[in-house]
Amino acid sequence: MTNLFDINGKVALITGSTHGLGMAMAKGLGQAGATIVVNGNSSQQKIDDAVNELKSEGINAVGYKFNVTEEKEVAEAVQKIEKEVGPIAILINNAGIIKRIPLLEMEVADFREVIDIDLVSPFIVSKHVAKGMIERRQGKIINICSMMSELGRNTVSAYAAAKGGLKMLTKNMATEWAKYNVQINGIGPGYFATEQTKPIRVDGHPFNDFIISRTPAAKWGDPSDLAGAAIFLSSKASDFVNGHILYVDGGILATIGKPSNE
Ligand code: GCO
Ligand code: CA
Repeated sequence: MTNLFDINGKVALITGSTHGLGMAMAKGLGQAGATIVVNGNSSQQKIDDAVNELKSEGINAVGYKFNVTEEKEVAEAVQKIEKEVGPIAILINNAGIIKRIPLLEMEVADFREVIDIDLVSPFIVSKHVAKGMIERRQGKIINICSMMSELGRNTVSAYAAAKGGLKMLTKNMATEWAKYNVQINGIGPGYFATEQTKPIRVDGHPFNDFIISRTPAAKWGDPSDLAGAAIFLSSKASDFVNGHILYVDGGILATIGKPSNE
């Protein structure tokens, strides 16, 4: 019997995967048998540490340092990876940043930086990886969206604009490339316990209590909760799923929430 979820031996490039949700998805796909290409841009040391962490769990992993916002660097890296590791079968556009600044205080440069990393870079990386996928008539692209692809929140305007844009970029990529047997979908994580959410996750912090009461599952997500969605959208199981955003959010988007006395 063929296993619909089999991704054994497939090369998966995950941007921004030295830590956080990227690392969690690297572990998930790696444990399912994929060869993981770790990417980051801050330091070679962080990449080496991430690769070693994956290897220590028996996962095939290699690391490539490049800046996802620089088209030339991306083009060269993609060529190098395909030559040295193999054709990229799975791309997860995960690299992203957030700046929590009220709109009126946000500098234009800060706004642009968020859009550049969170929205322009998935376009750049996909453009270069999709060329090979289209030639081979096979590929999976997963864009990491957010609750903020659907909802606003105080202080995260640039992030919400970028993630809303990424949702629509996902649909447009599916529109143009689905006919080449390349499936492009998104994962929209809810609130997960990562470094990025550490400042707003402290016990007793009003935001921490707010998120727990706002989430039907009544807790923060554990990064490993994303593995199932990532494997599904990377495997044959999703071969006719196109332009869909799979929210993994403990039910946040299913409900309007509840008053504080319930
Ligand atoms: C915030 C959070 C979010 C999460 C996540 C939610 O400040 O509201 O950091 O933006 O990172 O993307 O889906
Ligand atoms: Ca992160």
